Amino acid sequence: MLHAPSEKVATSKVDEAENVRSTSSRTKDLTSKESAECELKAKPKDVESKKKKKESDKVESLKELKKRDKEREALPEKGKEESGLGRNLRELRKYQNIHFDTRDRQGLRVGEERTWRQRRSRYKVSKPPVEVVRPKELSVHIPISVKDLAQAMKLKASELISKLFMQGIAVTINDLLDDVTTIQLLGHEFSCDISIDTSEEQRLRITSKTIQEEIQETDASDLQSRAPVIAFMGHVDHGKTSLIDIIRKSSLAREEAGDITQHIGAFTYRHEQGMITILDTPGHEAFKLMRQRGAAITDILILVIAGDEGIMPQTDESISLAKKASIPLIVAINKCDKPAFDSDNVHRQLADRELLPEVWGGSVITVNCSATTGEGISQLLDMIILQAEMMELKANPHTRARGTVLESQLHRGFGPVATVLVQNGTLKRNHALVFEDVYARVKTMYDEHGMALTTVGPSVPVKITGMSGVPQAGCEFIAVKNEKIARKLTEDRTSGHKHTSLQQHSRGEFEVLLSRQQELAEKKILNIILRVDVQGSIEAIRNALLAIKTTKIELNFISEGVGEVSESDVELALVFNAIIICFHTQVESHAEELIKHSSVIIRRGDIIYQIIDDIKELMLAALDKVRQEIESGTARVKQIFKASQVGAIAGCIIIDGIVKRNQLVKVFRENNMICEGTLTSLKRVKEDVKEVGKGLECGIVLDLFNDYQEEDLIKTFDIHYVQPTL
Ligand SMILES: Nc1nc2c(ncn2[C@@H]2O[C@H](COP(=O)(O)OP(=O)(O)OP(=O)(O)O)[C@@H](O)[C@H]2O)c(=O)[nH]1
Ligand SMILES: [Mg+2]
Repeated sequence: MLHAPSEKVATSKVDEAENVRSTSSRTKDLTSKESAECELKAKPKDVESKKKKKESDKVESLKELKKRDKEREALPEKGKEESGLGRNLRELRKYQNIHFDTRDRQGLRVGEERTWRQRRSRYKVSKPPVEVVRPKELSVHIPISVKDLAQAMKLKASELISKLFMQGIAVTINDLLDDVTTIQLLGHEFSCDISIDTSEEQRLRITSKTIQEEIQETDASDLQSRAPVIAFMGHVDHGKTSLIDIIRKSSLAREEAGDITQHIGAFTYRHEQGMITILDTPGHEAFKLMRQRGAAITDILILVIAGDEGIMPQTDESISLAKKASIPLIVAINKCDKPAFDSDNVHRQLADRELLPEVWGGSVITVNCSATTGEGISQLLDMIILQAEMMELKANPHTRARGTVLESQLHRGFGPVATVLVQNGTLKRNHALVFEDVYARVKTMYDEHGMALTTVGPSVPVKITGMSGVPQAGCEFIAVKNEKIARKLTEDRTSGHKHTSLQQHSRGEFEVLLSRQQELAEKKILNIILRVDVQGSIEAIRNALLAIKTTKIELNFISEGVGEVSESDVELALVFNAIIICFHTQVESHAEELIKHSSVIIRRGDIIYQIIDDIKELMLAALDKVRQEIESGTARVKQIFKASQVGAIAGCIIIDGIVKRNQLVKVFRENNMICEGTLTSLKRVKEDVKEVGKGLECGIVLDLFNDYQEEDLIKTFDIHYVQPTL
């Protein structure tokens, strides 16, 4: 048995011995090489002796341990624990303040390095229960995730999830909740009054007031008269652009591709009695949204009706737009120079639509005019000025600028360019603007003639550059303090959109998606990549193409945007086997190269109806041709001959048309078809022939049929593949 003081020495010896054992080879080297080296060096005698003693102690302890190991191995398993050796080791460990455990008991610890883990305490310290105080009132931003709401309500997310599940709403912890009623009901379940914090929403919206409300609330002393914004609307080819041309002495109509207007145009006209802002809108049915955008910002609507044609579908559309937005109308009955001009007919048609003309005692102003001869134009302008004066149009030029994007595009040199109409305030160069999801620091401003401007007041259309992206046509803009604020607001707005779209996506009904996938798998799909010159053309072309009526093939727009056709567009087209539509824009030179060396189909065009026709053709080409069987001849079986090699030969007479070898054949017995196959052999007397005409006899052998009977009819068919219609 080892006693405490001597144990201490033994312990250090054991430790050192363990180290020696773990690096046994090194130790051996040390004892031999290093000691030899040491001997060579001249050292004091006592140091040397001490060192030798240390070495010998090490070797001794090593020997002792080895001996103990052997003794332990010799012991029977059970006896190990009880042996005096085990007890000694236990005490040794206790002394070292190390737990004596199973590994020591089984002798596994001796040769190991001392890196065992500490045993965990058997007795856990119980914490005093914390009392959770749940809030009785809460104010939250929406959308809010289930996790965040639970955190705010001091609840477990699972509690909210199960409550929602009971209400029939299946959500996960990260799902966003945006329905005020659902959130408040949830709060009610846990006795918490939840209110919605809209401060963030208001910050992002900048103002909750419309431009009109803002103007109405402005002090009368700050308001100044502004030019009226008039929009020319009506059916295609009724003379809108021609009338603008004769007013402005321009030649817009002559420069238009395909002689139709496809963009919204904005111009200023200096009349002797004041400025007028003129908007030209397209009349083609595809540009409905452009017309709607025009109507949304207009003060007076000039309804152009060709006197020789009268009211047409897009005239009706314009009337309903004016009625919906309560915009005053002035009717320009155009083409009065034409012999077929009939203003009375137009008056009648207007009266039918509850627009009683002034000449018939009503309130709707009508002017007979001609864009070709100029007749009635000054009268039309006078009416416009009169109407504008009656409306007392005003704005505050001393406030921050607000307005609407009329059109936007991606210019090769300037980048994003937008034509905007300032509706209130004054816009200056370097002003920071916030659009829906893009921001700007106005770099340059140009008028319709390309003249640089530095200051733009209310009712003036202007082209601006310096935007972070292409803004949506029709979206509003508002000036803010500086670019930093503008960028921050835009970023916050877009991140909000992302949240919402993510949520919508997660909520997307799986079944609906699945059925859509199946539907698409069954249908023929024509993938399309659309590149256009201006933002507004995107929806016009998309809607026009989607309006092509067919159930056989579906159009799938995989990418659409403004700007030139790029290399990545061509690569995308290759991946999705898509067709590129290049409307009124160019193809980048690299992309052009790629198109030349690939199988990508590209359709270029400047006129909307040409593009529609092109796509119709491609849709047709993508459809599988339909198989048609056209009857060519009929033979009646008169006699059956048996032949050892072919089985049976039908001796026939041709009663109609011509029967040819290798044709599709159907055998009829008493008007019932009994077999379908191919005519493999056709003989006249003993000669093989290609065809036999009406009235002649022949021998017929079919590939899959032998069981002929007299009076059977053998009908032959030619197969044609025909192009289906849409
Ligand atoms: N005889 C005659 N022809 C006219 C008159 N006004 C326009 N036109 C002709 O009508 C055609 C269509 O004129 P536009 O001015 O392009 O018609 P629009 O309404 O602008 O057409 P979209 O913008 O495509 O809807 C042109 O060929 C004009 O020359 C007119 O007063 N008299
Ligand atoms: Mg036009």
